[in-house]
Amino acid sequence: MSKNALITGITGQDGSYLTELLLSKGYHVHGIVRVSTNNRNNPNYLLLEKLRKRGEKIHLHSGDLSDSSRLTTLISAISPDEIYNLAAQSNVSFSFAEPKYTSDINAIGTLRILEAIRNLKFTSQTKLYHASTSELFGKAQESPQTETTPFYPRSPYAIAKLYSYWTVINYREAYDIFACNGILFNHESPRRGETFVTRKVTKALARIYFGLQDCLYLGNLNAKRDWGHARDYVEMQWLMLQQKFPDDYVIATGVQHSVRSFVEIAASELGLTIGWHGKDQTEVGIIEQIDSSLAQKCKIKPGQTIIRVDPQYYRPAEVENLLGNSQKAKNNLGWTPKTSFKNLVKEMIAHDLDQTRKDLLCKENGYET
Ligand code: NAP
Ligand code: F7E
Repeated sequence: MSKNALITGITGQDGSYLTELLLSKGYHVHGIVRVSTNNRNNPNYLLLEKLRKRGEKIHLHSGDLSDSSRLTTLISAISPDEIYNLAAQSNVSFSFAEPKYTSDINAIGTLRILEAIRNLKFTSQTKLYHASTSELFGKAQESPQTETTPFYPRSPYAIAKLYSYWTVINYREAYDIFACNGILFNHESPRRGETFVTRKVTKALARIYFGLQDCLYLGNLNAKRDWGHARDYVEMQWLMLQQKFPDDYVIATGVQHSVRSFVEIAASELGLTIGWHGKDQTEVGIIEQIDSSLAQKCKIKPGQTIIRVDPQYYRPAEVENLLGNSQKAKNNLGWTPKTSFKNLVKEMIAHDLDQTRKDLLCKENGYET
């Protein structure tokens, strides 16, 4: 018989990849969708709708992580074998502006799900995956970070996720719920939200390439992250729930790049070489060279400043340096990331070039995009 999975955050980056993975494994996939969001503009939601209309076993339900009674009703009706709690206010920068809202969703939201499982007496029938994060390490106390590295959260986002991390462990120990934390390092894709730095860069570079924008404004170019591909990381989310015993795992590539280096590599995919001048807030990225074979349609001119720093993107407390070691996941789950950093950037740039080309065509023909 097909298994039932319930995904909170199904309209997000990970939710859409996880849906595809679970469908390919024969699951009935149930997802919680917020009615307050304008999903018509969300490509991940449109993808789910396309799959649903094609007859795939997707069932979308309205709901919100702030609403305990709705969560309990849905979990009771669906009786899921597996719950993937991916929903969150996931933007670290935004969490400084909205700490209380972020805490309600990212901390208490997880508690609401665990309480629903407990109150419904589903403790032995429903497994829970929780989307924890490398942001727990924050001001990292050692490098690389593993499951035993002490936490030092640096934002309301990370503090709320720390609450969830311990709640998952507490409910596992107190009520014997099969509940796991995936301590995931940054993972990206063409489906990544446009406010996160990787997607912000690839989208802007594609627009600059076609002459739709002159310059991209960024914050801390020195921040270093361990960036993987979301498609690889959702596989591990599923694997964690297929084990004999629940546990917590760090998921990372073990390779680190700075934001500046991400920009350079993304630009090189477009045949552009960037030179950096100045320091801190006055640093700029200037086009030094354009590869003529790659840059036929490029509207950029050598000497053009395409990157500037805008302190509005600095954070009140920054996480400067994250690098993960996922040896435990490799040993216990047999998991390894498949996509290299270079291929991740390549895929994102190719997607955004294509998207921008389509937008341009629509604009030229007078259609709205
Ligand atoms: P994402 O693209 O921002 O997706 C977040 C999802 O949560 C969206 O479907 C969003 O719905 C939903 N959501 C937000 N507030 C909600 C609420 N109050 N009630 C119900 N749903 C709500 O995030 P992602 O990159 O896929 O990440 C998935 C999870 O992993 C998140 O919990 C994130 O914090 C965590 N994480 C991500 C990374 C990463 O690098 N991507 C790394 C570590 C951990 P709408 O579409 O309606 O906004
Ligand atoms: O920032 C720096 C910024 O917003 C990465 C979430 O999925 O991963 C994500 O959180 C770095 C930071 O991701 C800009 O200061 C520079 O140091 O892409 P980001 P994040 O904060 O690491 C973790 C693991 C999660 O759990 C979160 O849910 O890039 N940076 N300039 C910038 N960041 C942004 N957004 N915009 C800039 O202009």
